[in-house]
Amino acid sequence: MLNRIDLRGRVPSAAELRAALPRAEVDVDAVLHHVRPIVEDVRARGVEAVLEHTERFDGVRPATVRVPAAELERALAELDPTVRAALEESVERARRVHADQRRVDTTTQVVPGGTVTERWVPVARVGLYAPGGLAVYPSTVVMNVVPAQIAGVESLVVCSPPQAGFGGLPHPTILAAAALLGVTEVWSVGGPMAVALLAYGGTDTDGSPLEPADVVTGPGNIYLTAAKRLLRGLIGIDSEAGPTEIAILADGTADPVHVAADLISQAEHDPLAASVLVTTSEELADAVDAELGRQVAATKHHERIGTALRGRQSGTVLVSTVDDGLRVVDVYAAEHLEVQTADAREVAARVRAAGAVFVGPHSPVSLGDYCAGSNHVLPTGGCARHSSGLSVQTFLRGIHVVDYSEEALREVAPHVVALAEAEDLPAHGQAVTARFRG
Ligand code: HSO
Ligand code: ZN
Repeated sequence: MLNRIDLRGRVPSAAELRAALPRAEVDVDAVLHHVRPIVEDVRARGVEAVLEHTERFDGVRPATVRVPAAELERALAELDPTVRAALEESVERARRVHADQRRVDTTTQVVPGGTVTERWVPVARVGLYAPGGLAVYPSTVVMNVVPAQIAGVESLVVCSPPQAGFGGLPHPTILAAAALLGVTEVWSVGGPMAVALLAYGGTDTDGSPLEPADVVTGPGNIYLTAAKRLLRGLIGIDSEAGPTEIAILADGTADPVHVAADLISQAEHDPLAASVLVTTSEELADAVDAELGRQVAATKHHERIGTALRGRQSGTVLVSTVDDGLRVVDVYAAEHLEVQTADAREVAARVRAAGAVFVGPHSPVSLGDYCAGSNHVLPTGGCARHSSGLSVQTFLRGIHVVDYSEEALREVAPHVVALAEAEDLPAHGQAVTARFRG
């Protein structure tokens, strides 16, 4: 079922590997010309433009952008108790993990009388996006809100597209998850309109203000991603999320039933999702293919799963050794990487690029999607080579605070002057020496 690439006996360069490895081609630039006019329109005409475009895309026009507080309470009261218990467990575990990520301020005494402090300050206001198209993910509300709250962000708004079937409100499980987390501000807006409204702010239909945010995070479709690309700078963004990816580095010790189930699990998100097996064992590759044949047919969403698995973005890569496999997965830099080899912990410790790593036979990606405590908003499309997933850090800025005494400044003044002269910026030096004249 999976395309097969045989790299055994070959050691390709990183550039060759990048070209050889399967990957979805997502051309965000190609949709910019659709998205730019929408963003411009929201900038010029505010909420009126938001609602017009919303009606066009989502087929519904919410009465107000801001969801009334009573609707949040109602959604929580009506939430299935089993789902509520699961969300509570998810929140509790995520809070424990993210609380440990909170950075502490550091003060370095550079010289007697001269210190530099790095102070971690939360951004003032954030917009957290939970998609609502093909999929409705209350778990994504958890993964966005928890790190923002732990970072100490004082003002946060959750945005999710209005649903025609729910009277123009976001999906009730999204509202319930927000309410469960203590979020009081939810906007019924999706796609590029959401990012533009978060960037520019506006006035709601009832005259109340919709304040702009400093940062927007959370996954969305290609149009939302295009809006992030257009507006970044005015508003901070987490990353440009693409279709989800799972790579599994496995040897002959892995269980093909589990490997197949995990590859399927992420293919369930999207026909463009990528499932990649990197293995030293041709027997395992064959057994996984056979398993996929059996398991896919029995899944609810077998059509999009089959499309994703057969797509050119998915495949099996055969390698000679686990070390070669590590090279491959590092170049691929998957959003999610499972290590299912003998001594998986040791192998996982050598991974250099992945959004998140799942170690051994009992840490499937879907555990991380919901209840591991880790975050599931992760870099896709190879961005794990340079970026991290969503974390408390996403919502903090490090401010350097410089505090020197007269003596400490006097002592270093000649060096400042020398460097200022070397850069032909004498006024820089004079700003220091002016303090010691006369
Ligand atoms: N695997 C997705 C997250 C998700 N899975 C939400 C299920 N619900 C991207 O990490
Ligand atoms: Zn998932």
